[in-house]
Amino acid sequence: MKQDTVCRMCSSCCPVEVEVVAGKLVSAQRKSFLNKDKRSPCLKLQAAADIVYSEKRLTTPLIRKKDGAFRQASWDEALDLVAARFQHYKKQIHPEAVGWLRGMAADWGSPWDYANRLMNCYGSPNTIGNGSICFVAREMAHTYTYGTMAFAEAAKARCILVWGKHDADTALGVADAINHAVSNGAKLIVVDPIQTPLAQKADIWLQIKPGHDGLLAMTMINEIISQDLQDHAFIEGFTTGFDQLQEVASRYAIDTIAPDIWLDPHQVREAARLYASTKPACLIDGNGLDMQLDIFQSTRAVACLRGLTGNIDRPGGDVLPQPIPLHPFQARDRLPVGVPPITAAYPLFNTFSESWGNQVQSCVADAILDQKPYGLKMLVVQAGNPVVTMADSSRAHRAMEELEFLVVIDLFMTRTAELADVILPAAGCFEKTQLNRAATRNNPIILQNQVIEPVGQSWPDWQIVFELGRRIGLEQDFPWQSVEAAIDEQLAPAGVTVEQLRQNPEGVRVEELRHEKYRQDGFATPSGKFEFFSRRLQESGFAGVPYEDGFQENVISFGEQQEEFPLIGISGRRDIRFTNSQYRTIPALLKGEEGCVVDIHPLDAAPQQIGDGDPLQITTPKGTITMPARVSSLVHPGSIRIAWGWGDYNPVYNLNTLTDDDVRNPITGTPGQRTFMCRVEKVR
Ligand SMILES: Nc1nc2c(c(=O)[nH]1)N[C@H]1C(S)=C(S)[C@@H](COP(=O)(O)OP(=O)(O)OC[C@H]3O[C@@H](n4cnc5c(=O)[nH]c(N)nc54)[C@H](O)[C@@H]3O)O[C@H]1N2
Ligand SMILES: Nc1nc2c(c(=O)[nH]1)N[C@H]1C(S)=C(S)[C@@H](COP(=O)(O)OP(=O)(O)OC[C@H]3O[C@@H](n4cnc5c(=O)[nH]c(N)nc54)[C@H](O)[C@@H]3O)O[C@H]1N2
Ligand code: SF4
Ligand SMILES: [Mo]
Repeated sequence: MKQDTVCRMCSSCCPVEVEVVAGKLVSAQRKSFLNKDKRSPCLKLQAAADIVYSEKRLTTPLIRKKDGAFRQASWDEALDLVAARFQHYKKQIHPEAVGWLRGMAADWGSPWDYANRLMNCYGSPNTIGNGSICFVAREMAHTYTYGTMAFAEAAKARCILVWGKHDADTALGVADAINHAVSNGAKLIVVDPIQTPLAQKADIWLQIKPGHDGLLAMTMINEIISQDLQDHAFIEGFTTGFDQLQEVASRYAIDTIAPDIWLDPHQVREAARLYASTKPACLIDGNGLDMQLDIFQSTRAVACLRGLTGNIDRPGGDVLPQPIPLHPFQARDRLPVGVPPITAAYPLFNTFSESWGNQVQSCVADAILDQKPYGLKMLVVQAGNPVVTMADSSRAHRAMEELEFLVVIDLFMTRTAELADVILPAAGCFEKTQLNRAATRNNPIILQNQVIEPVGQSWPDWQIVFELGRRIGLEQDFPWQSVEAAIDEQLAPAGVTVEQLRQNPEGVRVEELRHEKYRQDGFATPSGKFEFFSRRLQESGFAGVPYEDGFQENVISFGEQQEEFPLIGISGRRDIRFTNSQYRTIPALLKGEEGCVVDIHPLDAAPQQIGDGDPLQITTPKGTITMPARVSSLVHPGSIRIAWGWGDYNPVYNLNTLTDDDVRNPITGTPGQRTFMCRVEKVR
């Protein structure tokens, strides 16, 4: 039997059709507006059955015994134990000694709301997401520019500027749209320090020096204005601060800056002109900007391009989302007033949006290890593997060990789960019904539908949170016995029900897609305009116009120690077979560690006579890892690309052993996990 749902094995949230035979998932196919032969293939989805029925799945709750080993437990026993600890800290210390750390895997939509609700009603402000290193930090920079984060309508664009994103590995729906537009003649500009498959297809590839995107954006703004290619009508009618932007950008001269950031001035000019003069053009920015110390200003500058060229909210440009009205589920009003979250040092990031809340995950380690701003004693980690995905893994590991009580909710045994006191087995995406953020932000709403029973005794995340809530005395706050009842209540303001969504697997539209909505509604900024200049930022002591205070010197971690660590390390490719630290336990995907390599340029390989497959030690002030070399001119001389996500499989390959968590972006608390200075030695 074929059934419709949404895959959530990575953050793409692809609509899929699943073949279920005798209650078992057999195969799954991604849907797309493209014909089957034109769709970007997803190797994870092809291995869906291997993942779902992997013998490595956690199938019962586990409780740590006195001798350190785990024993199987019933849900009643495990949940009662966790609930008792919640009550203990509330009585003995205070509720804010308990934290809840969310990874990205269970989605940012409902699952995030449910965990927040539990914690707010319990009385702790410390529900912390990992958005400081993922796209939420970037979303904030966009929001401070034009009130939200637009999405590119790439399929209809005539020019596509892709900035630090590689959708063929990470977001297949977008990859399909880019491929479609390019095969219809759209121009493609790619900003990436690596000669990726997309860069190879581009009309212009800008091989930017890692971490220096802000400088490139400012020179492009300068060029567009000098050539008078900006959209005058849009700027006059709908923006603030154009004159200030023009003045600041005029300080960023292409001829002097481009060579410093590994670019040819002529090429930068060409890219700026092509992007600004081809209509409609869209801009797709990505995680290449995230995890950078300079994340906020660089993204602000990139976001300004959307307004400067007037492409914002035009067909084939960058479309403003039409979020559907939802019943707020986070119950923020239940939080006692006056208790600051552990992320209090980042007030702008904590409050930039209604739904995000606290996202500086590094603060979790600060609170546990340094009691800053106060101590955390207990932590629930849901859908995350912080021991290998947070910056400075040694520190993250110490923090998880230091906790008095750690609960992990996951599908698999991970390096983080190994340290837990209680492990609660979660059901995977095909085993549960869920309302994902992608479905509520832009219409149409597409439901993630349960198509098979949970494996073993695993439970869906919603059930774990609701049942735990009831056991800590919050029966009235978690009255729902099914997820359908909860989603119906959430969707009530939109007038949509689960039943209706199930009958319309292609999605239900709440409102027709509209463009240029700002003409009627304005932008959701304090001025109601597209803000090249932000008074909010200026009043908080930050640059009102991007880079008006200059470009900071050390945008790369350990930049002040370049003599000892002369190479730029780039946290590298996201392989389509994996999602962050996940799925290396699946033999069909692991393929003998294929792709676990460091790319090093022939010029950098020559002095030590490094050849393909030679084990390389990579060292930073934080630690050393070892990985096989691949000599490759896909990288620029002076930089290496290190494969991402292998740390759970084998700590020897754990990239975050190398990264720093001491220096962070002042607005979003983002550490430099993407780019850092390092050195390599061939292991003899
Ligand atoms: N150096 C470096 N560091 C990085 C990155 C990088 O590129 N380089 N990437 C960063 C980014 S962008 C992110 S988002 C983070 C990701 O950080 P994490 O969210 O910690 O990463 P994952 O490895 O995806 O871990 C997700 C865990 O959730 C589990 N899981 C999957 N589905 C579910 C579910 O439905 N319910 C529950 N309860 N568990 C589930 C998986 O088994 C897995 O153990 O890592 C960041 N860290
Ligand atoms: N298969 C797979 N899919 C995934 C994930 C996964 O791990 N595997 N992770 C999911 C998650 S959590 C996220 S956040 C998204 C991220 O997905 P994307 O936004 O596509 O991010 P990445 O693939 O990490 O990096 C994109 C590009 O940025 C480039 N880059 C590196 N450094 C720089 C730089 O300094 N400047 C610029 N301009 N570019 C740079 C890289 O070379 C890469 O080609 O993918 C999601 N989807
Ligand atoms: S890209 Fe693949 S793994 Fe990710 S959501 Fe889509 S089908 Fe699933
Ligand atoms: Mo992410």
